[in-house]
Amino acid sequence: MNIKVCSKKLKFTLNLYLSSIFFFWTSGQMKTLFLLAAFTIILVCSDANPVKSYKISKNRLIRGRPWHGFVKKPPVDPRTPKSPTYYHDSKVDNFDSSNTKTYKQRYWYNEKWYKPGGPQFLMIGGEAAESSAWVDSGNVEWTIIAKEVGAMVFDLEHRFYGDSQPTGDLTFESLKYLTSEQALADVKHFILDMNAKFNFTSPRWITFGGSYPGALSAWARQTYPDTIYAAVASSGPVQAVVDFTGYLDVVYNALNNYDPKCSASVHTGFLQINELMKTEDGRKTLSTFFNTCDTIKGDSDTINYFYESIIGTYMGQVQYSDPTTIPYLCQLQTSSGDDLQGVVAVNQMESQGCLDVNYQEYIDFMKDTSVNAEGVEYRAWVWQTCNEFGFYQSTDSSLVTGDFTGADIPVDWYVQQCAQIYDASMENTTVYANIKNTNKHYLGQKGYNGTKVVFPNGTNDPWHVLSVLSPTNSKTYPVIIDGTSHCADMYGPRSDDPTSLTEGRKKIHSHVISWVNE
Ligand SMILES: *[C@@H]1O[C@H](CO)[C@@H](O)[C@H](O)[C@H]1NC(C)=O
Ligand SMILES: *[C@@H]1O[C@H](CO)[C@@H](O)[C@H](O)[C@H]1NC(C)=O
Ligand SMILES: *[C@@H]1O[C@H](CO)[C@@H](O)[C@H](O)[C@H]1NC(C)=O
Ligand SMILES: CC(=O)N[C@H]1CO[C@H](CO)[C@@H](O)[C@@H]1O
Repeated sequence: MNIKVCSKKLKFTLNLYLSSIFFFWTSGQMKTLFLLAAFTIILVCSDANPVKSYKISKNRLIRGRPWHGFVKKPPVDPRTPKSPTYYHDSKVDNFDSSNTKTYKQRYWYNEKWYKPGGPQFLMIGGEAAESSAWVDSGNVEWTIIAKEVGAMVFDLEHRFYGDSQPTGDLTFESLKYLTSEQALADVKHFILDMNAKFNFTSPRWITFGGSYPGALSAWARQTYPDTIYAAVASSGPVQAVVDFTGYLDVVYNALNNYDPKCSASVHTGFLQINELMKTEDGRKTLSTFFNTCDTIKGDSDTINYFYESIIGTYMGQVQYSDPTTIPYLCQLQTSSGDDLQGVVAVNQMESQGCLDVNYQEYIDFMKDTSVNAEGVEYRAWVWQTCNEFGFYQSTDSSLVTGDFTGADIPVDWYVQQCAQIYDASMENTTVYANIKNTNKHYLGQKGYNGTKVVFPNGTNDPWHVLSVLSPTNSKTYPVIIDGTSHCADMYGPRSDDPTSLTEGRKKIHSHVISWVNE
């Protein structure tokens, strides 16, 4: 039983009962009404196709992606009224004119800051359900600018995430419509339709996005320069890569730059884990230390899955670090004086119950093709990694094998999952060819040729390695923000912001303002 689905359906049927309450009341048949209602609850909630529940830890990062997506929704003042939800009729296949099928693509907009003649700002949705939060919050970087220039702000959910489901399932057949190119074409058609809907006579659309949507924002401007006027691409990995060794290098450097004793302790802790992992007794000990749901088995899939999880904790902490995160993590890591217990302590920072170590259960979770499946967003995102981007955060770099975790998770282990989860045809050579095609198509971080694009990146963000870090032409503007993390520039100012972040936001702000005033 899925509470969300069930309550949605119930709301509808119970409304029907409510509207007939008067009839039952006057005819003295209230008992019948209650019986009917109870019967309905049972019927609706004991669905013939119940949503399966899997034992997958909610604090687990899968391919660097946390449970709720790469970019946390900003906080919104509870007194702010929520913008209503709208649906746009988008084409299921933007590149096949003979396919006339459409789907309902969800979006929100807010016109309270709009001044006639002002620009249009679009937050591009990515690998998670969107909400009205970005258009409602008046205190995030893009709405602070929107107020100043009188922009109308929009947020468009990405196909195959949230309520925007082109085919109603995520089978291998359907997933061929889940590509960044389709998503960009959705953006273009959406913009053209909004121009008509709001009668924008000389629109100036500026796209925004963070993480994968950061790359989409940059690519939208590069691909459709006549429709999109300029772009802000926060932490956008515009370079696809299968073996993303640079990711863990940044995690290591972030800890090592803070305190070499901290990274050394992680290293020693992992070496002890690697040693214990070799024997059954050792794995039992590790299972107790890390409070695993089952005893860790000795096969390589289980072992890699376990490592992905505990290394993932360090990844998540660094990827989303604020000025207090790394000091706190390093204190946990080193304070007991026992390096292995340090790794345990760090892993207990945000643990929710036992840690799942059942690889087959994880594969089943990923194979569930229902749009209501618990892992639906992971299934969609990992598909995008197999089909277009790679981004596999292996431990293959010499820095990581030598100084950080020891040799643990080879890239092949990530790649093999593409065939296991989706289809036998998604084998090693297919995945490598897919990633090569992506870079050929979008030209990569060195060949990027869009103009009027700003690329904010935090040096503590492992993803910055794949963004545009030096200008590729006279109108691309990398903004390197020292010591900050993934998409930090997108949020509102905080009192503990480092100067580099405040300065970085100022640069983004002045680029956007100068484009609007051109
Ligand atoms: C659209 O805007 C133009 C220019 O402001 C105006 O002349 C026209 O009447 C508007 N059309 C509609 C349908 O609102
Ligand atoms: C997968 O393909 C890559 C690139 O061609 C190659 O380097 C790697 O060894 C292959 N791995 C497997 C397991 O075949
Ligand atoms: C960018 O490169 C592509 C492929 O080489 C080319 O078709 C396009 O015209 C270029 N755009 C600009 C603005 O130079
Ligand atoms: C990977 C990379 O190029 N990182 C650079 C990011 O920007 C900082 C500051 O300019 C450089 O020191 C890094 O080398």
